[in-house]
Amino acid sequence: MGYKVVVVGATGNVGKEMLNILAEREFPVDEITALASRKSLGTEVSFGDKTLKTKDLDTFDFTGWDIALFAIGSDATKIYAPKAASQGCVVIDNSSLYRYDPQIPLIVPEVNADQVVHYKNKNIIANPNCSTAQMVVALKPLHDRARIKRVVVSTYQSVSGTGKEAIDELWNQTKGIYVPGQEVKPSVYPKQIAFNVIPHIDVFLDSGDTKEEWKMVVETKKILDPKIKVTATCVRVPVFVGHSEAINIEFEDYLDWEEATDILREAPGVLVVDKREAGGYITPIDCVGEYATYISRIRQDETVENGLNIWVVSDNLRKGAALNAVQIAEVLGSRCLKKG
Ligand code: 11C
Repeated sequence: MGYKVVVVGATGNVGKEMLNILAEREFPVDEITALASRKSLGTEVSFGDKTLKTKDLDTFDFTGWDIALFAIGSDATKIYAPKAASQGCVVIDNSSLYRYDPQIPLIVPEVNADQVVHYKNKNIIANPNCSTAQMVVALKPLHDRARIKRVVVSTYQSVSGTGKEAIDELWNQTKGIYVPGQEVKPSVYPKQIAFNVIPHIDVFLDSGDTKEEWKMVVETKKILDPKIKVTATCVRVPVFVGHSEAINIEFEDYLDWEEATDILREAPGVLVVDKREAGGYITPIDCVGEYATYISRIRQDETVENGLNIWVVSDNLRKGAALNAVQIAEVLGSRCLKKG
């Protein structure tokens, strides 16, 4: 006995990972269907050792289906998520469309799983931005112990956060640099991404922040604590998968780095790799395909009264997107829905 599950956007990077993770974690599935836009119709995708042929999102009737994991852009989500929700299927949405709606819970299960019950408001649950998800997993246990006042975060975000075309752009640009006449001009990104870093993710806002930076502020407040002040600088780096973050935290109470390390070692979803020697820390390549949020470089910041620095790395397609969505489905299933 399990659930009838739909994956919407099943041919994209995140949709494929959703199917992989549902299978890997043996989510109780009675029936599963993979939906895609008309242009990808009939494309085959894997679900464990099965192959699913994608069906047409546009004509799909969600009636009788329990959970839909959405991994499509906000414009299409605006059309299809309300349709699924009104047909009685609970939507877990990876786009940013519903995240800031006070009626819709924004969930990272290690942090605020208890909020899942509010799915009932609109039959929709929002999944956060990838850079927020891994940060709040790291911050939550420290906040519980010493109350965080302020966070200064700088991100080093991989191109898979942008999508398939960006992965191709990094690959082709990198190759093109060595082959005369095959140079690849920037098209997905405004500047060359190969052998470069770009301090610009998502659109610019009037404040001068980018929307990615704004998301980290607003989502952290909604998921963890509205009192925490956050300032972010988000940077794209020539890495295929895995987002990294250098996080400076100022607490109300003193927190010694050794105690912080012990707390993080016990925290759900976290793995500490922190040997304070060459190679004794995590890098994005080490975290690809993994579930954990990895933490290294835990150390005191002596320039403020109660300061700590940490380095946080995670697979942005997994904890930052597909894994978190499946974990939400697990909480929803175990706490709220009846099995079919
Ligand atoms: C990136 N964080 O790395 C973005 C991707 O709001 O879900 C995810 C955007 C979002 O480009």
